[in-house]
Amino acid sequence: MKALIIVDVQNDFIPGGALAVNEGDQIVPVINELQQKFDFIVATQDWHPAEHGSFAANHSQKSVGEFIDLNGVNQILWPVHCVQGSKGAEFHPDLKNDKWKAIFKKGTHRKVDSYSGFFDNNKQGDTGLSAYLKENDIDEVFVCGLATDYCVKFTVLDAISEGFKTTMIADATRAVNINENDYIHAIEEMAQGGAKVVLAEEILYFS
Ligand code: VGL
Ligand code: ZN
Repeated sequence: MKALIIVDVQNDFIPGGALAVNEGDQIVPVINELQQKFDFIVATQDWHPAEHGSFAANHSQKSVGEFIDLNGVNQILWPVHCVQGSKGAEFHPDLKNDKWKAIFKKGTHRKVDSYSGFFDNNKQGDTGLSAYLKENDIDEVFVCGLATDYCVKFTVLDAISEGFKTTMIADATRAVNINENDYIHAIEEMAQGGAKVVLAEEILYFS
């Protein structure tokens, strides 16, 4: 059975938010339409404590975009974003959630970031998403949301390594694009890793 995984469609990743993804709001109506095609939907939510180690503000003399060693993992530093309980951590107000089966929070441990909806970046912490999907007889996942080059990409790659047949819906994602070609490089990496890459219309009108 198939599932839709909606990654991090939260206010802080929308234009006007703390870690705004260009055009991030434009995927919301697309994802709402896609949800009509799925009976099994889960969402992930970036959910950081205020002291999170990925925030530049929590390291003296460090700026957003610089790298640090965070507990042995190379970590790019971000603006403060998706702090637990804040407005910025809430899902976009227009995103439909009436069919969601569960929400998986990630990035809750101060000393490790978690781009993937499945595992922390050091692969130690497990959100429980993989076991949850398998318990519910899901063997195929479709991934959309924010951001293509971070949380979507790592969620897609982990889905593949967890054995799910994995499709990413390219135009139901947008990228942070710290470097100009990050979006296309992320798409290539997911495709080379074994993901099928499609446009939303393929699912909306041809399935
Ligand atoms: C994300 C950077 C930091 C994402 C989350 O959802 O792609 N990116 N935290
Ligand atoms: Zn984050």
